[in-house]
Amino acid sequence: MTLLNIINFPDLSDERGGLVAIETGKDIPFKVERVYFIHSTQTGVSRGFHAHKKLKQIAFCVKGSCEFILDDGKKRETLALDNPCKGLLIESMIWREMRNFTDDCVLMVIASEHFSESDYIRDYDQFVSLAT
Ligand code: T46
Repeated sequence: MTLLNIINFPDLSDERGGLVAIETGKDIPFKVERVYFIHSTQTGVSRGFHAHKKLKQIAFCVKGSCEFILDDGKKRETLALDNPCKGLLIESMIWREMRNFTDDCVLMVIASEHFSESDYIRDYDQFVSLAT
């Protein structure tokens, strides 16, 4: 089973430009508690390198692109996120790394929980022993 669960959101673009709608209770398989975005990432920077015990998220590149690596402790899969209509669903207990951000990349994330540092697993070996 793939780790790369993509949710396709309606593309309401027309001749004036792009529009993507995201509706809670319809397109999102969890209650949304937080939204954040990552922008102006410096060239060559990689981010992530952690998993979450409970948090579920959907990541969108609303502009530009970046690459996600997802890892369940047994296998790693890579995806270029480069379409604002496509959301990458990241379940709990999945290690993630992000890299190859384009200069214009804006990565928006919809999250199932408020921020909690205690939900993070930042040590890969600890993650593998908990996940497998
Ligand atoms: C994830 C990937 C896709 C907060 O205080 N509130 C927040 O909502 C977030 C997201 C972060 N922070 C603090 C925690 C750290 O001190 O901001 C700092 C940077 O966060 P972090 O190093 O975790 O950022 P990334 O880019 O490595 O990971 C982020 C999310 O944290 C993470 O949940 O899945 O984006």
